Amino acid sequence: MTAGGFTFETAERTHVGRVRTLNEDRVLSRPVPGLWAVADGMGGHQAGDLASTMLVEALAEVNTLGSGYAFLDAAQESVQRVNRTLVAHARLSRPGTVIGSTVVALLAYAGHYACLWAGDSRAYLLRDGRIEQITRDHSMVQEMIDSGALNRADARSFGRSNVITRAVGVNDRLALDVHQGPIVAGDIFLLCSDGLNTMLDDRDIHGLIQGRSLDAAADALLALTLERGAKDNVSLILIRADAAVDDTLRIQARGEWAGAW
Ligand SMILES: [Mn+2]
Repeated sequence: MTAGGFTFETAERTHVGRVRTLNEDRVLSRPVPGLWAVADGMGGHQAGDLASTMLVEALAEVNTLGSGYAFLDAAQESVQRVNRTLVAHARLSRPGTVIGSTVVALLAYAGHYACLWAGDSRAYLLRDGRIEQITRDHSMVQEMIDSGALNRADARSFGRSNVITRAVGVNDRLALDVHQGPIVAGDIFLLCSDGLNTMLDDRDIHGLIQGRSLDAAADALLALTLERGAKDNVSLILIRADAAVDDTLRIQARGEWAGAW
């Protein structure tokens, strides 16, 4: 599947985990047009998976519309639409009702990627033998780290590690963060819900992906998360960008995502 000189191989897994009885996570994988997403729903009872399901269904309809800007715009607008629907729904429900979801989505177009997110679902990029988290959690823990109230080493054992400060469906105004950059052949992206990264640290993740096929890496990530107790639902998508054999459509990466669009 060619898109801007790259083909994308994908492996995804989603699992209820060892403790929960319902999987409220949803994954979406669309190598064409180049859009992948993980959504981690909340709300309990029967509503927990409503928001995450709505998000992946909305993002399943998004198309490139012939430009990177339009693609990113369309993805953001579809998430905003779900936000408005959920907020309106909550207003008609019992006070205090929250039907929300995190979202992390990766878009690839013309040799560039854009990652958009709200909440604590994450994206990582493995490049040149290193792993980098390219999202920044919207969580109480991250805010405390940013303000200097908590150091990174203590953060993993901090009690309220699951309190998020942003999600789809919670407020009228939803700010989506975006990170973007050029794609390099061999890049591996990982999208995951917090059920994965609370059980595995960056070193674990890097070690399990390196030197394995995507499918074997996905199995290994899920297996170790389950082995460590998987207290939450676990979802992951691995996406590897390979240089297309037919390179005639290749657009050279030139600086920022916007530049090539
Ligand atoms: Mn979760």
